[in-house]
Amino acid sequence: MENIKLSINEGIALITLSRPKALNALNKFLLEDLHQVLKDLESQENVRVLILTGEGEKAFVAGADIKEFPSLSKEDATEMAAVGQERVFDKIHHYPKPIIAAVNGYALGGGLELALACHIRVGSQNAVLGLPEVTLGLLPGYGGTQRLPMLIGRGRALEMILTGDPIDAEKAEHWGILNSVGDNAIEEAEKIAKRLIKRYPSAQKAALQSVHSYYNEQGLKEEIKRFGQQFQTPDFNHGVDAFLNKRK
Ligand code: DAK
Repeated sequence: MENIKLSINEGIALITLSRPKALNALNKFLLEDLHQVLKDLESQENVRVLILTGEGEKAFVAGADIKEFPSLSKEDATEMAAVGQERVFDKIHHYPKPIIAAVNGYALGGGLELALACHIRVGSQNAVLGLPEVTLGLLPGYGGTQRLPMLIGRGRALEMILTGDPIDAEKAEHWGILNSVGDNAIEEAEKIAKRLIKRYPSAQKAALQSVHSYYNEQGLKEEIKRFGQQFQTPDFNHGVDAFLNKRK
C-alpha cells in the first residue's frame, strides 16, 4: 500500500501511516488504505494487538490534509465525514482487538482524533497534541467533540477545542490522554502490547464490546452535520487560505 507500512511480529501488528512529506496528513487514499488494513487484520488470528504510529520522528499525524479542503463542497465534506467516521474512526473504536496509538510527534486535528479513537494512547517526549480546527474556521469532525470530553472531562476538553492551542506530552499524560510517555513511542506501546497478548482474546473482545456499549451515536451525528455546515462559512475560507499561504 502506498500510504501505509505494515509489519507483524509475535502477535503484534505495527501499522505505520506514511506520508512523511505532509507530516502524515490524512487524505482520502490514506484513510482508504487504513480501512483495508484494519479489515484484513480483523480476521487474522495470529494478530492479537495493533499499534498505530506515524512515519518519522516529527509527526504521528498533523491532521486531515488541509490541501484537499478547498475543493470540497458542503455535501462533499458531510459525505467525507460520514465515510471517514464509519470506515476508519468508528471501526477503530469498535475494533475487537486492542489498538494502541503510539504518538511520536505532532498529533493534531484529525491526527489526535485518530489517536482518541484508539483504545490506549502512549507518547514520545516530543509529542504535541491539539485540536486546531477552530483556527481554520472548523470544529473537530472525526469524533473529537465526543471522545475527548469522555476521556478527560468537559472543562479540559473545551479548553483544547475552543482555543485550538496544543499541549505537550507531559500535560497530555497528566490530563489522561496519554497513558505513558517515554523516549520512544513505539517501544512504549510494545510494553503494553506484550502484556495484552498474555491474556485471553475472547475475554478482551467481550470487555471491549462492553466498555463501548454506552457510546453516543447521536453526538457523532451532530458533529458530522455541524462540520459540514462550517464548510460554507467565510471563516473557513479565510482560515484555510491562511494556512495554505503560510499566514497566521
Ligand atoms: N495538511 C496538509 N499538509 C500539511 C499538514 C496538513 N494538515 N500539516 C503539515 N503539512 C505540510 C506542510 O504544508 C508542509 O508542506 P510544504 O509546504 O513543505 O509542501 C509540510 O507538511 C511540513 O510542514 P511545515 O513546514 O508546516 O512544518 P513545521 O515544522 O513548520 O510545522 C506543524 C509543523 C504541524 C506545526 C504545521 O505543519 C501545522 O500547523 N500543520 C497543520 C496542523 C493543523 O492545522 N492540523 C489540523 C488540520 S484540521 C473531516 C473531519 C475532520 C477533519 C477533516 C475532515 N471530515 C469529517 C470530513 C480534521 C480536520 C483537521 O485535522
